[in-house]
Amino acid sequence: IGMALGVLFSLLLLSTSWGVAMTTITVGGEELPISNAELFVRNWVKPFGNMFINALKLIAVPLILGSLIKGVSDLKDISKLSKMGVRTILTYLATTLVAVSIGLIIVNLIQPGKTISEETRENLIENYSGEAGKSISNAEKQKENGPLQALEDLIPDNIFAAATDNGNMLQVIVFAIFFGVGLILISKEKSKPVKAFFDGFNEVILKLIDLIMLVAPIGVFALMAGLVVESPSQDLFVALLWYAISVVIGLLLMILIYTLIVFLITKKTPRFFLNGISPAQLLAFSTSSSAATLPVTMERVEEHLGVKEEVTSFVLPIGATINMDGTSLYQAVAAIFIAQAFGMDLDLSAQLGIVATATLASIGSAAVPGAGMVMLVIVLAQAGIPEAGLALIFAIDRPLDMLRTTVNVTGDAAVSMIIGKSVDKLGDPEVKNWDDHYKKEN
Ligand code: DAS
Repeated sequence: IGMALGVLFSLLLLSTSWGVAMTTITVGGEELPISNAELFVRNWVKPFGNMFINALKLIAVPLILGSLIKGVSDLKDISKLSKMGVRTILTYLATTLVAVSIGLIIVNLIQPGKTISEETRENLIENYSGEAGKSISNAEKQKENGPLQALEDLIPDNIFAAATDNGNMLQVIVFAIFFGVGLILISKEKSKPVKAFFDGFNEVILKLIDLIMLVAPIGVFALMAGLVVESPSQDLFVALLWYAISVVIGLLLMILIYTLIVFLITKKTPRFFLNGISPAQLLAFSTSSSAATLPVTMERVEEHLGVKEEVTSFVLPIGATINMDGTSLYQAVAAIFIAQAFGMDLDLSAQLGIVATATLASIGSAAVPGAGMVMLVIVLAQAGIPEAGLALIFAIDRPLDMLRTTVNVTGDAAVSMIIGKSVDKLGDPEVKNWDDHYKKEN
């Protein structure tokens, strides 16, 4: 119900901002050059939207540091990682790369951002010229670099400089992973207080994201009002619709791929798999949080999909933290959509850069509502795409978050079945029907 109200609220805000934008004031028969409504929105509403975007950008770096350092140090002692651990990480990485690639293919085929008219595009660039100008030059700059420039840029020479310049988010991610590995390699008693600190730090950051998400409807309204006032055009809404369709097609394709690989590798039928995991998918859809869904995901994968506890207790918590295939697909689609809307043509190397950043950004995304959108800032900054473009997609981010979280959870369950099969820990489900369930409970 909360979700539905949230979506309704955003649509209501959207329509009012549309109405505000469309009312032009006529004095003495002629229209005012810039309607008062536009002035009002630009001076008194849009700033709230910019504050909302700034809050998201503010939280991105601490979020990466917290969730990645915690995530990497939770991998326990790298040298003792059993073959199951290495296999799990590699499989998660593979499914995320597939998801990002599918996202890129779909958004380049459908080209949702291209449905925007030239006039609207001029408006967009003119209104966000600072951003667009800088980022387009960024993208140009990247063109003249050598082939290994992207690799060279990965290693920061100063972590504080990297953390302040939005374009070097990948360097922050590299540092966080590096630090996490160091944390694993030092002695237990030395690493204990540091790990405890980052666990606590991570909790605080997740709480800050919750708070930012509380004001999201207002931020979204202000951004949409600003956007609509500056480029009142139906084609923006059509483009948004095509963008949402692109994401949904990609997410549905991922579900299909999961059922296929589960069937090919474990011989369990799609019906068996989807029946087993659907309660967790429903919870993921309604909460938009993989973390909140984790307990149900574990119960369903163990009791209804037959994966033994020693596999699920390792594979699923890690999956909820670092394996977000739905999110990575969404980030690839959103980044290219915004680039298209701003008339930027990203060449193959820029798009491959997005594959790397979206993969890392989805690993760094926390398993809470809206985290994927927060990390999208990183993908945009890295590719030199104007972050102001986020204003284009905020209004429909929540419904898409529900869908991508469902895919995130389904991917974790599929991988745990594959890993279970590979270490021969995939048996028959303990619970086949209700009286089994009743017997097990008592
Ligand atoms: N809602 C996040 C999750 O819990 C995913 C996202 O925000 O993209 O998986």
